[in-house]
Amino acid sequence: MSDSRQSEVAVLGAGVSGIYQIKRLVDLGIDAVVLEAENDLGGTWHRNRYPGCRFDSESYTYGYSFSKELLDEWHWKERFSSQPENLRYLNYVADKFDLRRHMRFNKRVERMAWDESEHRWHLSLADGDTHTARFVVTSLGPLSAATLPAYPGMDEFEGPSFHTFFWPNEPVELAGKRVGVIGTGATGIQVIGEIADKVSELKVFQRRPNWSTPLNNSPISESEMDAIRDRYDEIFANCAASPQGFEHVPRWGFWDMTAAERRELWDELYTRSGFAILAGNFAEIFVDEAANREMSEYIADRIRQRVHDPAVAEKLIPTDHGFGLQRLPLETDYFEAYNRPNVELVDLSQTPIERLTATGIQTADRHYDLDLIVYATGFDAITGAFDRVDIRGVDGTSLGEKWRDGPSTYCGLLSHGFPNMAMVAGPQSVSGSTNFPRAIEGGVDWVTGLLEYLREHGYSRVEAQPEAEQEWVDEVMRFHERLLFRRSKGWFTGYNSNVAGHEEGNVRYQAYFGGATRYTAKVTELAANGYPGLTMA
Ligand code: NA7
Repeated sequence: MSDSRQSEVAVLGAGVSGIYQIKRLVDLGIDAVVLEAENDLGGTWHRNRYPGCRFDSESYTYGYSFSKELLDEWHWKERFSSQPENLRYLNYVADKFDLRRHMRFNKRVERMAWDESEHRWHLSLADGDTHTARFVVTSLGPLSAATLPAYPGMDEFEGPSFHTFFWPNEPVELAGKRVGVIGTGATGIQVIGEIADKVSELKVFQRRPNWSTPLNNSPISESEMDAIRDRYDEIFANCAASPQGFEHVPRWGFWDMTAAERRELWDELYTRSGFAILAGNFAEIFVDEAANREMSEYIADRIRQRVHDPAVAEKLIPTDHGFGLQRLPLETDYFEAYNRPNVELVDLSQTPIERLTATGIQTADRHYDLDLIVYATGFDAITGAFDRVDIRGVDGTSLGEKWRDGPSTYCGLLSHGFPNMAMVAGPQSVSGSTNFPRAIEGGVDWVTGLLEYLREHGYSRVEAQPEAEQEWVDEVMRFHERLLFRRSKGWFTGYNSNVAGHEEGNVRYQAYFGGATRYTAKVTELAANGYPGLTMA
């Protein structure tokens, strides 16, 4: 029996953003429900259960900042906390604030249609249920649409094979197994570092290497955690003042130092933890080719020092993009894995995969016998989750059609033609390109503020004006074009060889690279000025 419900607000997704969004709405007494496609909450941290999955953000900068009580209670056990602990944290938050009762699981929204006469969205769910809501807040996650390659024979392989996003809940036996990992992005690099010493053979199928630097994880003791708690105000203030939402602060002045002085700084940053070497580095490396080249050479030397076989080391050094110009994976024992006798790097740029077989992978030069295949092949990032819902706005216009060549939004928060649909972590916001929770707390607060404003003024409809939206798209393009990023092939800039329209050469302005500080100032000002660029009725 299908059922039909309604609420003032429907929040799509019970991940990091959806959990905080429902908390804000419930606190305001707004009738709201979260519809979650999965069978439980947690989003990214519910799904990604692969070995090695953990934060690249310092744990204490990743947690929610909204509740002092929560900050006082929670003890992060590691500087970069692992997936099981992160999922425990999100469950703890949901239970502490009694949010679960506002969430409905196994509720995948397949279609959303705007009803102009009622000023409401009608949602159709995969299980046949329907839901009607005045407002929809999407908190779908920037990396929730996993993508597989399309090699012939993929369904012929007789052993287990899965995308990292769908790593099974039940334990996967790795001991004694011959494992193939396809993909060397942030995920592949985490998996490979973690399992290299646990499997009998590991074949890494690499199409393009990525730059990667040490995570430098460590436990957090009780006394360290006490010191962190004392510093929380300062920590969140530091994150708010940094363009990428971390405590690391970028600097200018690359050319004011000698090459030796720069190396000394990089030696120090390389041993620090997390994104220090990226977000605490010279800003010139993102805009100045000569600066970027020198930095890339420094990291290349580090790889050469760590990988014993010089030929393998060279294969692990990117030559098609500079350091920091794609999402930087952070690693633990990744390069050392290639010094192990049971690990082999298969260079797909030389010997591409031809097909999968019942027993393994056939490349251009040989067959690799495997027991298990892991696809660490990434996501249809940022817009992919939207494309998977048939969203129909004013006059039945399709959002997928509107965004076919790339998204177009008002500050990543609304899109013209789709009234009453607010996006948290939407395309062209900063949530894809910064420390995620820092960005989405701001996004949720902004959306909540808008809903309050509408309620106070008795409005039942809000829509972005096309001119205001175009202004934002122009701003997004301006920052995109300024950065060396623009030439790299990575998910930040919408590249994915497995998704039509996202292949190399299709530039999609998916994320705002003007920095979180500039972004926050801009959207805060809009709210303070009564939301210019939005039409309310
Ligand atoms: P990424 O960073 O998009 O990496 C995907 C990897 O998979 C990358 O090395 C790709 O090589 C490789 N890939 C993709 N398709 C193929 C095919 N068909 N054949 C061989 N190799 C392929 O995704 P991740 O999951 O690692 O990281 C996503 C984010 O999750 C990460 O940034 C964190 O924020 C969390 P390519 O470079 O395209 O040649």
